[in-house]
Amino acid sequence: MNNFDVPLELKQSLEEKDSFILIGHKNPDGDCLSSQLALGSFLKRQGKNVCLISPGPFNRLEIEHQEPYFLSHVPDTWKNIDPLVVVLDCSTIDRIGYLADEIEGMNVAVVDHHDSGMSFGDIHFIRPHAPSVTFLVHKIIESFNMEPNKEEAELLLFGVATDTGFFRHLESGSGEIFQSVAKLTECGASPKEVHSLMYGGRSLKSKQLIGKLLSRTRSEYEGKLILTFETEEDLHDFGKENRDSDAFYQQIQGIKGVEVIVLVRFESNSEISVGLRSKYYADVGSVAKSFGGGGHKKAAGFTWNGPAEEITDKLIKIFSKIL
Ligand SMILES: [Mn+2]
Repeated sequence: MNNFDVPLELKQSLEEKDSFILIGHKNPDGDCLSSQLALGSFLKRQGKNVCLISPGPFNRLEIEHQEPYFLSHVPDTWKNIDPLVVVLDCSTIDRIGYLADEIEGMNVAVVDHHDSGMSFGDIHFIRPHAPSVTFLVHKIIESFNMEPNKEEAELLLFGVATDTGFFRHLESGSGEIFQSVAKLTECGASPKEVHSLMYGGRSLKSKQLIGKLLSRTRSEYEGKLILTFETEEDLHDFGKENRDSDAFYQQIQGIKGVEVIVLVRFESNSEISVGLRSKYYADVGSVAKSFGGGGHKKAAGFTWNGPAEEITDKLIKIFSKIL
């Protein structure tokens, strides 16, 4: 659905309820946390009580500064006041982990832009064509005939910039998104500051790790598929904090003819993570889904409990049919 109007049922609940629990997904990103923070700030301005909860962990460098604003559990005092739970940036209930049990029996609204085909909760504002959930939160604020304040505008711009790779994943016909962005800059958000929040502050080690990944790349199907891997030794030498997947994918996406990128990583003796990116036509989201993972058509991932070589071989075979 390309209609970004806020459903009446959601608008009414936001107006009528006094208390809101805002929840995002596990391993949160900039869009998830910024949606929660911006919607929370807006609701507080309307005189509402707001509780922000994230299951964490806060692994990504660009969102580290947001961690202090979040609780990890629903406080007992919130369980008997009939709050509306708003779950943001989550396609399936398992993405909120243990919090699913803690909100059982509560009234739940879902605001999301994933296309999982499955929905949970009582009220839905799910738009797979939205570039980010922050874009939908901007629509919610505007449905009250209000505009975001400076802080909210900064958060909303950060979310849409994060999920679009600073707008480079957007295609033609994205006018409404740029109109939203234009308004956010008028409300005080700075693209320059958001860019440096997203891409600045990296370590030399993070670039050296990318060098390792680049040196190991393997090319299949005339360069349409590029694969690489991170070893146990890399994890030991560089740590997760020096991973910078987005910068790595950007490097590979600049290679002529590439369509799909596969990044296989050692996480522990029993777990391998697999990141998938595509450029134009390959649906890596459905490939990830077939292995129990998730994501979008052009960016997805899953975890694998087996040897790295095994999953690499499987993926090469699968992509022979797609590429
Ligand atoms: Mn998102």
